Amino acid sequence: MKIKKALITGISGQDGAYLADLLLRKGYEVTGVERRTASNDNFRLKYFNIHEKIKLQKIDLCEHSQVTKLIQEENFDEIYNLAAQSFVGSSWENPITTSNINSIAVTNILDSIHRFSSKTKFYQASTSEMFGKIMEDRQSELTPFYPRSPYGVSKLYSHWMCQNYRESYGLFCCSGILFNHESPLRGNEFVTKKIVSTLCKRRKDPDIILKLGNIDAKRDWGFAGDYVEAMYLMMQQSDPEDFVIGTGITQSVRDFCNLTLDYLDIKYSWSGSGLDEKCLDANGNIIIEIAEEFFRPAEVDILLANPEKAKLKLGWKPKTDIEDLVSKMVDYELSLP
Ligand code: NAP
Ligand code: F7E
Repeated sequence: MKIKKALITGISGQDGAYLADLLLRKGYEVTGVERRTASNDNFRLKYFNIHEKIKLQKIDLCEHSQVTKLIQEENFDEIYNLAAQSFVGSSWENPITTSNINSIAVTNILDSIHRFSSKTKFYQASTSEMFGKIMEDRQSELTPFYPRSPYGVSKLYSHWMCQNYRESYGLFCCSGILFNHESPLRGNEFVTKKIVSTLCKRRKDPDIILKLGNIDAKRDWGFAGDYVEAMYLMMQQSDPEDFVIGTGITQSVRDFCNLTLDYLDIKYSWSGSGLDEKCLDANGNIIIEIAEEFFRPAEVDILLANPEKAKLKLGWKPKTDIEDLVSKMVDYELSLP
């Protein structure tokens, strides 16, 4: 049987590592795109011990000619576009960088597939951030979009480009509208990782205080390992379609803190409100306090997935609940030297 060739952009990121591991286990030949100024040493690929099994290509996805050359030469069966400036908070400070990689680079890939490799299937990493100021209580593929950050806007552009290339040229382009998904390999700037790593460090140094922004924000959090399976399934369909992927349960940032504290067996109580709210330990020492610097210019207050279509058409549902997710993240953090 012919070995399938997949390209993963953003190979050094959280999802890049989980997806590469999955595709290798399924017998794919995996090529990964990393940028020339790659910011990590591929520690996530090393976590799975797959760094030597992947062909790494250093190219600039914002340079059309470089993207075209790779796609024309390699004729991939599947391209998973995961590269992005993915931190919502940074997107207000870096709107141009964010747009270049999250929007223009996607057009470079789509245009190259259209011109030189029209049989290649394409997956775009769309996001629940496109729903932003929500128009329906549970967000499905039919819910209207209302992004609230340069990140959300940049991703909505690519989401529509993907649909446009599908409709204009009949290409196999699908978007996974993924809700927040986390793992031990999550970037340090994201709130779940920040909560887990800071509270784990506090076990050794009780002077450490966890400073957070809007702890009333609610997210539908799942596990990255489950979500890359959904990406793979979308690409195995006979027709390209977009799918919402989430758990169907929403929790606040405060809830996530409580779950982490419970798992670490730390006794705590909350007091005060607004910027004065604090979480205290049994001796009255501050564990968590609110810091204005972590609030965003515009917030997405609540997200909640309706993943019915994925369940029906892909046979996909999450295997990991939030308690399991917290335990995976905490256990990993505590295992670090
Ligand atoms: P991540 O850990 O932040 O990984 C992002 C990847 O993109 C990294 O490999 C990063 O490379 C690369 N990248 C960033 N800027 C780049 C640039 N200018 N040129 C080339 N590569 C660049 O993100 P993730 O959590 O794995 O998410 C994967 C994708 O899914 C992203 O597109 C994200 O927007 C989207 N998404 C994520 C979630 C989620 O909850 N995780 C939900 C919905 C959608 P470096 O290592 O060099 O920085
Ligand atoms: O924030 C609040 C913050 O940065 C979650 C990305 O993967 O998922 C992710 O985007 C919530 C927000 O993720 C802090 O205001 C409070 O309401 O972990 P986050 P995100 O913005 O939801 C979507 C689906 C993606 O597509 C993105 O790529 O937590 N929050 N205090 C805080 N957030 C951070 N980061 N740090 C805080 O101190």
